[in-house]
Amino acid sequence: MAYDSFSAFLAALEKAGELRRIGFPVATELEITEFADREMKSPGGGRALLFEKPTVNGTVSSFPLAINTMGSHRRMAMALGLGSIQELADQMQLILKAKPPTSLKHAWTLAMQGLDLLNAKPKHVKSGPCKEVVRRFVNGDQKMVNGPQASAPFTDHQSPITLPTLLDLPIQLCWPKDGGRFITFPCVHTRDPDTGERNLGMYRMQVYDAQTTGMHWQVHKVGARHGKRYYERNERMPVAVTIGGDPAYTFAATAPLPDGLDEILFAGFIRKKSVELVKCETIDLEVPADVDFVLEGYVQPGEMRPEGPFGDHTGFYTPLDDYPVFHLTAITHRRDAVYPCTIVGIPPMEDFYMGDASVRVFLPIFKMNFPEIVDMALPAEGVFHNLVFVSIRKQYAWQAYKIMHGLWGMGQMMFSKYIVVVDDDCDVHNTSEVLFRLCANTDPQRDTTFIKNPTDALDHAQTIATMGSHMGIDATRKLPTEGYTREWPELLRMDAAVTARVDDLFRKLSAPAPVSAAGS
Ligand SMILES: Cc1cc2nc3c(=O)[nH]c(=O)nc-3n(C[C@H](O)[C@H](O)[C@H](O)COP(=O)(O)O)c2cc1C
Ligand SMILES: [Mn+2]
Repeated sequence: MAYDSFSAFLAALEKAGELRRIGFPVATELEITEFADREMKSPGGGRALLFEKPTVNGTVSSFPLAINTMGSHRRMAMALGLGSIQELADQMQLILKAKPPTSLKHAWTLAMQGLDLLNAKPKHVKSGPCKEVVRRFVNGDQKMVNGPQASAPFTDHQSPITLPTLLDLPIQLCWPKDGGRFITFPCVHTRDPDTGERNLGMYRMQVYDAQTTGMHWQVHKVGARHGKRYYERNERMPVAVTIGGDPAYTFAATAPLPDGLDEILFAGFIRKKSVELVKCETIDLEVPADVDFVLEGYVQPGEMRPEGPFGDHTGFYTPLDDYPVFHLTAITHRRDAVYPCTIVGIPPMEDFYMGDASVRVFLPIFKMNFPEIVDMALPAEGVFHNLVFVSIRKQYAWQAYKIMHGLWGMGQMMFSKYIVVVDDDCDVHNTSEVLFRLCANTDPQRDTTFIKNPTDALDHAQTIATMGSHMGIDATRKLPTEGYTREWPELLRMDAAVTARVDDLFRKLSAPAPVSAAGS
């Protein structure tokens, strides 16, 4: 089911008892973080929060702010119009099963064709709600590299209401030592200047002034690759940033799709309705017509500016680093726009549920390539890239190593710092169970491997940023063919009949039975 606006999603959350409205003024400077952090760390991810009167420097903003809207398994599924994320994974599986792929590339090609079949192709429309209020900045075209960024008066508009600059949006100052305010849910639309291929990625944006922000696409990301081509051609790069609209866009922007797979198509597939695209006012790009805000602008080749510090999803402040600069040429928005955002920090946070959904949706694709994979989890403590648990149906010697190397070669899985492989009877979503297997089943020297690979740009542990070692741990039971000639011991399990009988007896006590460990 598609939402025709972000507000429609909020209404669905409210109806489901998943939204809490906060009617009094709360500061976008730190206070919203403190509210949201408590909510995100409460059992199951708490509720979504709608701040009706967020304040910016003491003044109530014209726009309400929503946070933690995807911060639980249930809300993440609701964001994609689903009862559970598994429904989407099953659809992926169906597409792939129709014609089993022979390679990873083939799998994605088939998935793409499947998406096409499901009418996921975008439509082009003349206008839409995101154009209800339009503000162009006259000096947008004159502003070149490193120029002063004075806010210019508006040239035209379609509405009598006050026309905003970035300073009017309720953009948060997230953590005490952040370098400024950051847009935390920006969907960044770019195009490959050579092929015309679209990309949608989420890269945070630090607000420098009313018309200028940072553009934090890390070196491994598709936005950065597009940028590099514009720099090489010495052409100004058009960039459109959307905020809000159907939450499927926000999810698609974060999903680790392979380079070349169109996130707009993917969003259309998720919402089972074509995305309606509308042309921007000041740049040659298209954006979904139903979003809440569109920030139109450009990145100038070669222009870099220190970005950060930022309280990051690693749980640490990312220090200052040079990143490209985004210059605003127009803001358009819905009249009733809501500003969606998140915070990142010490896990668990909202982004854990987004990452978890990605893993579930793409698991069928991993399995197509590695049929022995049973399940996979990225526990919250590993903040996506630091820790991967994968269970396999092991058939032959050193199969665990094949899986590790396979994953290290797949897209953003290349960042995985530790990969732990366990047998198929271990629940990878139960960290305690995985640690038990890891401790019990490994000989540290025999069962580990170290490799060199690119690392996440945010990882502060490496001596040199963006490259480092990665460790694989084989916590599966060892085979005679792997040199383990003693008999591997048997795991304790209760008889199923006894478990059932004790369940019955508990019912007689009319007390809830503690869950049995047997037969998991
Ligand atoms: C809340 C949130 C914030 C993110 N911020 C950034 C960021 O600032 N820079 C970045 O490169 N990736 C960031 N990411 C991760 C990217 O969105 C993710 O890697 C995405 O798949 C990139 O898309 P791409 O492959 O099309 O470049 C963020 C993810 C989330 C969930
Ligand atoms: Mn992409």
